[in-house]
Amino acid sequence: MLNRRNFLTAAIGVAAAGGLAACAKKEESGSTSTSGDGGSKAITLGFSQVGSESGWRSANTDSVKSAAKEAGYRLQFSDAQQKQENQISAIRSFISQKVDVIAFSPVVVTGWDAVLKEAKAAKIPVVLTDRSVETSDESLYVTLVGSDFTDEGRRAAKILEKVLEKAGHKGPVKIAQLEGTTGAAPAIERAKGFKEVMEADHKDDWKVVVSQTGDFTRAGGKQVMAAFLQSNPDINVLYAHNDDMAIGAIQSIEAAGKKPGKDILIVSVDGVKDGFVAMSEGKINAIVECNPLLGPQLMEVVQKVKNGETVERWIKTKESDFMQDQAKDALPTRKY
Ligand code: GYE
Repeated sequence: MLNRRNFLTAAIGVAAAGGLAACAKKEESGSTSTSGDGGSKAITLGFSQVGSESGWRSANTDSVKSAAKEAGYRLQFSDAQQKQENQISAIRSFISQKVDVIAFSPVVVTGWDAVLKEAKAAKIPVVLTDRSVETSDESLYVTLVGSDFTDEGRRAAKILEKVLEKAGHKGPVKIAQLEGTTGAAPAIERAKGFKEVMEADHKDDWKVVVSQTGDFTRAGGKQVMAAFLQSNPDINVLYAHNDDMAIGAIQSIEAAGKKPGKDILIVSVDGVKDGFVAMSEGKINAIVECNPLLGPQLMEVVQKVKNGETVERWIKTKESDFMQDQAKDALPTRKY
């Protein structure tokens, strides 16, 4: 929540951190890689990435790396391989290296207070990117640069209405949901937004009959969908929290002798190129876009934070929705 006192606290912390960082000594450690020529005045940014679980994540990593280069920052990049403990140690290492600003995309929402307090005590401002955290002390991070996942869930339900209409679907809608990583903001919120619309407008006709995590990966989507088809062969809709899981699930649907996009209507989130390819082949019916190209915005915010300027508490990403008939035209212009 936006709160004046937090802004002030953040701005003061940032100003102090700026002074401290000017005489900071840089070191390297662990799996962290350093890039950028790092002139003596260049900003050093410690970035802890979730992992490389999906096409979205690869595009996000590329965007962060190229934008940092473009901005002339020294980037300490660390890949946590989807493990919270790796992110916590990367953040601790950034603190001991006295980076100017720490940015990270938290794999799950809870369990960050202790390490964020350490960053605060060291007067290093923290910017969240992509995913949010739940914290008892809002002053522990300055801002979040990322999407509104609850709204993406609502948009997924709204676009499913169109998909069902277009398919001329009659009768009960039996939905299988492939959830993202358990405890991650996009998994929690994409489920929440979808449920909200379902309960308000489709209480009698729609039902989520099975729902399980596929950890945002293709392998996860494939494996969990195969189990869904065994336990609930009458599923007629798949809502996947990302394209990669939908693509994995398509393999299991085909292996079961069914037609993805026809026998089972599919709505997913992200809008990566491979998702658009599957959509142009008629296998995914609609995609809710979630933009991973957050690098340039992040670098701008980092600069402001370093200067002690006040920034918005949540810098939201702009996104669109796509139906299957738009896929072929949109594919050549997709940037990720
Ligand atoms: O949708 C998924 C990725 O946090 C928005 O993480 C991100 C999600 C994205 O693995 O593909």
